[in-house]
Amino acid sequence: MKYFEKLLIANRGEIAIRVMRACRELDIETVAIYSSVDKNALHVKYADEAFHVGEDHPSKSYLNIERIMDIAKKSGAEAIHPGYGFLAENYRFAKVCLDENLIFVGPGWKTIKAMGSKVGSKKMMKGAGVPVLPGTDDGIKDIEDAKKVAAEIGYPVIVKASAGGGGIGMQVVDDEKSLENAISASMRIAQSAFGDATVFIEKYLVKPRHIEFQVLADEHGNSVHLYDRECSIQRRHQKLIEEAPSPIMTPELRERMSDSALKVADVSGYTNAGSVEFLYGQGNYYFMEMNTRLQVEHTITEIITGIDLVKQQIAIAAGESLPFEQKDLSLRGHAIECRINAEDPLNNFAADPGKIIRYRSPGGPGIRMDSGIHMGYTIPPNYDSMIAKLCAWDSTRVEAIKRMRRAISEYIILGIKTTLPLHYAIMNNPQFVQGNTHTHFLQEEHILNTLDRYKRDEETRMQTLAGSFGQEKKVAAISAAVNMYLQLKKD
Ligand code: MV4
Repeated sequence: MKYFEKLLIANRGEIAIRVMRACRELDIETVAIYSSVDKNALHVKYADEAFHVGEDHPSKSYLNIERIMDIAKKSGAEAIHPGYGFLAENYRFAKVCLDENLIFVGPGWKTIKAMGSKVGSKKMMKGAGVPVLPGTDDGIKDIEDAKKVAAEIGYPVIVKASAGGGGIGMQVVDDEKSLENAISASMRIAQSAFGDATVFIEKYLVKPRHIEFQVLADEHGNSVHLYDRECSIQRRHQKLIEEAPSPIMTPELRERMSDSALKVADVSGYTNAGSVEFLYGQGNYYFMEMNTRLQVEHTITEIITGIDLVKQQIAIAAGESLPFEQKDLSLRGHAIECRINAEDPLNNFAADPGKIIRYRSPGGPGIRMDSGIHMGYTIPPNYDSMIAKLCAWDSTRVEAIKRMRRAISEYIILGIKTTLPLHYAIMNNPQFVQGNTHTHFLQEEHILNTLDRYKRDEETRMQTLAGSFGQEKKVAAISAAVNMYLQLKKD
């Protein structure tokens, strides 16, 4: 069964390759696009055909709708997969595809647009009986009204931009006298970042967990969820580690949350793959937003469910019915993803692009690697710093953590600094091992101080590491530490 003859991937890096891998298995020819600096990138080599899309700046290349449509037509592609980031949640792009008779692999443009409004989607979900945090039902129109709502729900409250995401324009407010300034600051930031000054207020949850559900919906009214992921370990709203399932999930909570997730998909007329984000705190969960794309961390859901989400996306986009029902799905074991970024965790996560002079990727049982890099490759400074996703699976969470430590100890990247040592430290953090994660984990666990100690005093560092393994594993721990030390140094 061939869904399409040819598909264009409007993206770069590991996700472009991920989509092409599905296409190759489905006998679909692939069309890559590339900016000038990406001429020799792996996604270009992997594709059956590749076209220069424009200069390096995203607005000239991976965001250049007009050029991408030209290439799609010239190449004879029937469908476009947007990956994540870039044009993935741009409803105008999805609409242009529809207007030009190209199939956009994702939900309908109206759904993308509706979910782009936090105020609108929250209101829709509240109306459908999905739990949401108490707050203003619409954008704030006058300060007296805002004060009244804030007093009713009680401080602290949080001011958020309706068009926002990634924490932009978000402000926590502890008392009424700070409210007015916070609202005007938030409106200003929202206006300049999104061209939409709409902001709203809701009750602030202290140190919540971030739990999301993967859903798939076809164009014939069938929908399923593919369990949950926890994405609480993040820095400045960039996720660092995700795991599936959430360490705190119980059958009862999963029943309730997945019902809500499917209700979100249902009332929004959702089709294709998406994820429904919730905040969780003190036993309660609240709908936050829906991501209308394939996410970076879709990999760990694939690992625990055995479902290839990209193949399902393509089949759904071709008009197929889902080949399974909820009762056919089950969850097996535990998966963890570490995002490897070309950043220096010991220098405020400054980007560290450049040439990879030594590279050895981990492997063996239960390891999955998705990357767009290789030995000798020069990471350009122009795009996102995520260069690889390292996933470990095992039958229990603790075993998956041990497997991830083992994989990190095998992983050698020289020439650039990466977040690998940070991941190693987190995998050895007792709170993490116990599943005690929340959105303020990095600050609170002083992970970076642990790393700093590694750097300052090699002796102490090795002993710390060896200690966390127990004496008998000392040799392995020291070799892991040496690898980490090398990764922290530029040759
Ligand atoms: C919150 C919150 C606490 N209470 N909303 C951050 C990004 C944006 N999508 C929503 N975010 C938050 N909203 C209420 N009412 C805490 C956060 C938050 C957060 C959420 C998910 C993952 C990481 C986070 C880190 C800091 C704050």
